[in-house]
Amino acid sequence: MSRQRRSVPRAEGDANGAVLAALALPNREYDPEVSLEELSLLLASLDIPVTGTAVQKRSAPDPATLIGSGKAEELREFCRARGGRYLVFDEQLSPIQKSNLEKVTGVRVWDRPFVIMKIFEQRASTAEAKLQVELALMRYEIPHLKGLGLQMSRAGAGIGTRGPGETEFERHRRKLERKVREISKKLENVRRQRRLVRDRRKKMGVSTVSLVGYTNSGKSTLLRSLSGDASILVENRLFSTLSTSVRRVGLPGGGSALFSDTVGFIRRLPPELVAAFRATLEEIAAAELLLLVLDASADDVTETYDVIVETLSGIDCVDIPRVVVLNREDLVPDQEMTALSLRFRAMGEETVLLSALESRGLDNLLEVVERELAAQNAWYVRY
Ligand SMILES: Nc1nc2c(ncn2[C@@H]2O[C@H](COP(=O)(O)OP(=O)(O)OP(=O)(O)O)[C@@H](O)[C@H]2O)c(=O)[nH]1
Ligand SMILES: [Mg+2]
Repeated sequence: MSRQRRSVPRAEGDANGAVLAALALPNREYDPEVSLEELSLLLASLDIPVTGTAVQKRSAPDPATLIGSGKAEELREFCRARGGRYLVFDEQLSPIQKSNLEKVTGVRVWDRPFVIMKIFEQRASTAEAKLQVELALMRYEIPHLKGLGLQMSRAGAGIGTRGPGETEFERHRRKLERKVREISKKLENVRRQRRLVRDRRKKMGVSTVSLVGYTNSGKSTLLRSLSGDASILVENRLFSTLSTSVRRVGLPGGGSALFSDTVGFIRRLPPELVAAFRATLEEIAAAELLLLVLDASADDVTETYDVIVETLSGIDCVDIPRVVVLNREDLVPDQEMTALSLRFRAMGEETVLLSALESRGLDNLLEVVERELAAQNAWYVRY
């Protein structure tokens, strides 16, 4: 994330707005304030302004309401005072917590994974990305329906509650499960085809270099500058790229490699999305080299690096050789860039400093890529 994060607009009283809520728990490995700022940005990209923010200190989450029933009532008043349609938790809510919170507060309750999935839904433009998002949303929804069904049968099959009875939930759930199976099958075909293409590339001795990194760090800009292809989508918003695009790029020694740009990462990427985007993420796993693109102008650059490495471990890609690319050199004083580079080198990373936007430092990057590929005895095609 860039420093722009600090300038998220607040819109108190907006009827379409959202109140954000988070828990401050002991021993959390992330800063709730930073995470909340990021959630504001995520909502801003859904055109939902934030009308207020509440952070609740607790020693542990409450199983029924996450924040405790007294606090939930306070939140209801807070939502009323600030206005807005949604109460968005920077947490993952269980189905019961979500439904209890909706009952107490009287507004729609979302959680962080749902917000991220909504953005993916809005951005998905290819048939494959659409299927992947649909699958993720259904996988997310099913346990919520199960939770609701269970709760309603306990409450006496819907007595005293609004909405459909258990059987209707059951029917809907079964329909979703059937759809999940259908889409999974289609995506399985996509995976198989991708595998064939990769095998063919391997046989032809073509190396693949995969660009990975936090969303909005400049991956697509880098691929655009490296390949000179202006049709690659670049935008200053989160999750512009949801599908992989591949371009052949010449290397200084006369050879070339395929560079692939793909979906970006974020803190606590919902597991449903990781599972649904398997076909896309497998492209990363097949690469000979990863370029881990970081926004060097962000104030949380080491934290985003940790998020990427953690996500890479989750998809078994942490052992692929990699180069840390410190991007947006144009926005950072030289001394700071050097200090940052030294910090990553001390952690055992190879680093390259560049500006993807201004096409600065690309020759050096390509030299490093060539050296890394040669060091692994990888083949790359000569013209
Ligand atoms: N100043 C500056 N801006 C950059 C640089 N590289 C990228 N940007 C800007 O950063 C924004 C995001 O760039 P993208 O290339 O779309 O980022 P991405 O990593 O592909 O993002 P997602 O596809 O959303 O994951 C755009 O507004 C770019 O113009 C750079 O080197 N310097
Ligand atoms: Mg992109």
